[in-house]
Amino acid sequence: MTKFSGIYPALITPFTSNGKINAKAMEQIIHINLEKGVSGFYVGGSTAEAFLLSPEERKTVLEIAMKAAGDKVQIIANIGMLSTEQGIDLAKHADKLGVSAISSVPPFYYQYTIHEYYKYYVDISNTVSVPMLIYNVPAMSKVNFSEEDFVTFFKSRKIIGVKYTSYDLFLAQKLISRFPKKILFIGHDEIFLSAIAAGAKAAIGSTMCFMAEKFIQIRNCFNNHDMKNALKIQDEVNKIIAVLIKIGVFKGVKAALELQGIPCGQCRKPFQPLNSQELQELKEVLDLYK
Ligand code: MN9
Repeated sequence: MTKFSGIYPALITPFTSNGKINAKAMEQIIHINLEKGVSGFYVGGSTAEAFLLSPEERKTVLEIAMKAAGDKVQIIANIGMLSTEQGIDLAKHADKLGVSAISSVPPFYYQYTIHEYYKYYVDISNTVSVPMLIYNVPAMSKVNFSEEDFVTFFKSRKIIGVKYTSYDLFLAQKLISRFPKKILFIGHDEIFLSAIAAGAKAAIGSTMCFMAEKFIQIRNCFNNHDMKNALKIQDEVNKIIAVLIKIGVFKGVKAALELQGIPCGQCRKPFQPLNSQELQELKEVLDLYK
């Protein structure tokens, strides 16, 4: 089975000034991160404004990423949609392109039974050759999976793990311990060190788009039993993330990349641009913890 470990930036979708996908900027972000030594990319997730893109645009974004890095590192495609049929369409497209895995947020808005969620994942994964991840993001999807729900999901051989974007480290550690063959990607960058201490081997995160090197350093310090420096770097990262959460994470990640010279444009409406005070606060914290 494909092994996954290390750092996987969740890519943003850069837009041109007229709101179209900026392929060149996306390639730049990918190349910079390849040089930093990331293990792969998570494409078309929340960070990519997936639910503000058309299905065609989601396919385009994945095609750009596959062309730029598909033969070098692992690409995980989020194919989450509101219905099974639409999910299958994106999943088949991703499979054809040769991604390493697909992932899906649980279908949201309507509430389903655990059996319906299970069938959603199994029906989609049965149409593709690649493995699938559950995308657990209760703060956004409003779907809160329990340990027993994961027992149900993990019965499927095709479901190889979870992108775990929750602050509940107790459940994370229980899942890692109970399912040693499944993989937990920690999806909250601000608890990266705590999660690797709990046994997580891989991480997917939006802030890894512009500071992947810091997470690589934290992991290296941790592996070398240098907890003092691991914690110091995580603390610096968290000072930055605290500002991002205050001003809006995705807008903030785009602005941080702009400051590194990559034109990313604005997030799509109804998101509103950062104001000058928010931008200033971001600049200051980034300068402080360069
Ligand atoms: O992909 C991201 N999750 C969401 C992972 O945005 C839902 C995280 O990287 C967060 O943006 C980050 C800030 O809370 O940890």
